[in-house]
Amino acid sequence: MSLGSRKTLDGGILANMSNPTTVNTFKSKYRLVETLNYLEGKYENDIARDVREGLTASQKYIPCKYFYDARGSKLFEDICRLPEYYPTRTEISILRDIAHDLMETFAHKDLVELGSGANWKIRILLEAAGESNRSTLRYIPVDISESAVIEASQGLLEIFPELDVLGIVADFTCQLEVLPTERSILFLFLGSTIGNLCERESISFLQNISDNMKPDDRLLIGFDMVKPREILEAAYDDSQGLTSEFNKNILNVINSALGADFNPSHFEHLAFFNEEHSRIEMHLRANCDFAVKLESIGMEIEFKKGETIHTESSRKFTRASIEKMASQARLSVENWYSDPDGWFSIVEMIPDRRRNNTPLP
Ligand code: SAH
Ligand code: AVI
Repeated sequence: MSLGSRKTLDGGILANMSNPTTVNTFKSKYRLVETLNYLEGKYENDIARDVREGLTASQKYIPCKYFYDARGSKLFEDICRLPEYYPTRTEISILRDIAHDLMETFAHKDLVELGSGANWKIRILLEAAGESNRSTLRYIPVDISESAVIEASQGLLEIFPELDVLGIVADFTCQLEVLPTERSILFLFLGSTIGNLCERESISFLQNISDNMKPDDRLLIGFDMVKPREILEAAYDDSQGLTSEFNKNILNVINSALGADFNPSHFEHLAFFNEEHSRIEMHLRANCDFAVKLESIGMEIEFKKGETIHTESSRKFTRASIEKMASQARLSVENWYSDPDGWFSIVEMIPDRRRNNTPLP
């Protein structure tokens, strides 16, 4: 944990927070709101390193966190409204059922949403909290996409002007130490974004959260469950072609970050269920032979017709696979909430030490 501390706009101290590279402020109806950006400078280095590594691997790949520039975040929001993309509406239906009970006991807590995206889901919880609880809560959206954090925060403050919001632009896979820790936290990791991490990454990510959870902290995670192949594949290859646009947008992100000259029309969108690994794989498949220059990292990469770039895995879970992952991360399942068809689950996990009554450090 970083031991840095900094002053907030209202003069308070945020303990444990290293210095962000930029602080954006915007004015909501009643006050100024801060968004702390910990990615500037780091993002440029990381994308250069990751793309160099990914495009020189025998199966070319690009990490899916690079989907999310401002356009990628918007496209993802549009995907969430698609009839084929069942995860969002299914998770929302579960959240509506549990929101009241979940928020009943909440006051003086931080709601930390990792990979927060749009504000649709947190709105349900904040609505259920009621105005008096809301005025003691602080919402902390954490996302790699600055536009998503700012727009979601602004939108929320228009609906709930009494809410305290602190936006954080950071990479949740390697910058969790920037989170404020002085108050109890409800961690939210919704949308089955956990499925976009590979098994090893998800275990170390959960372990990191588990090891740093204080006695009153809670952790809620959304999981997309295994279901028939046709339903899964339609969700990632919709008839309007929005998922294809989203997939190809990763090339635009690389073009602008690395001075590359990818032509998205040289690629086809490909999405299929890989049963062995229980995951949807998204790829971009070259439709001809060509070479791409990546000016700022001094590389030229050749593509042969038919070869693919693996752009995303979206793992699909079973109760057994979730319980196994939790136990590998020193967590155990405390509460389990599902829709009637069992298509999606929201799971509350607690550190094993709490269950075993082991004294906390
Ligand atoms: N939680 C929302 C959004 C899911 S989309 C929902 O349930 O609908 C995934 C979100 O995670 C995007 O907003 C994306 O920008 C963010 N994201 C992806 N990888 C990230 C990373 N490594 N660090 C921080 N945010 C990330
Ligand atoms: C953010 N994440 C959980 C989405 C998913 O379903 O894996 C991203 C996505 N990719 C294609 N469609 C949606």
